[in-house]
Amino acid sequence: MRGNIQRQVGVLILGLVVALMSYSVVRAPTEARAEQKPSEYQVTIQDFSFEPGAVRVPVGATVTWTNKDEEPHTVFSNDDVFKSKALDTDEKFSFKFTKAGTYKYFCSVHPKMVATIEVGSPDKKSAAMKMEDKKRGSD
Ligand SMILES: [Cu+2]
Repeated sequence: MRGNIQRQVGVLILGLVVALMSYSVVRAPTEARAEQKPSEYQVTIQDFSFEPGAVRVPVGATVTWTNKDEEPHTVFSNDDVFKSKALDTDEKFSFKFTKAGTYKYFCSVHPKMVATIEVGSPDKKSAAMKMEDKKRGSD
C-alpha cells in the first residue's frame, strides 16, 4: 500500500518537473522581453480617485499606492486579498500580485472610489501598453 502511494507521488513529481521544464523553455523568449520592464507599478490616489483606475500588470508585479490627497484613503480589495491601513498624505501601501486575475478594490473611507488591478501574463500587458502608446500618439 505505502509503496504504491510513494510510486504515485514519484510519478506526479516527475510529471511536474517535466511540465515545468517544458514551460520554461517555451516561456524563455517572452520572459527575456518582460525583464526590461520594471515589475513595480504605481497607483496615485488623488482627488478622491485611483489613478490610473485600471492597471494591467504581469503575475509577480508589485503595485504601490501613494496617497496624494490631504484626506486619508485606504486600499481595500473587494475579495479581502489586500487591505491597507488609512493612508495619510504621501503614505504608501504595496502589494505583490502572485496570482492572475481581476482584483477590484475600493477606498473604505469613500466607497465610491473604486478601481481595478488586472493581473495577467506579460504578453497581455505589453499589448495593453501598445494600445496606450497609440492613444498617446494621436494626441
Ligand atoms: Cu478615500
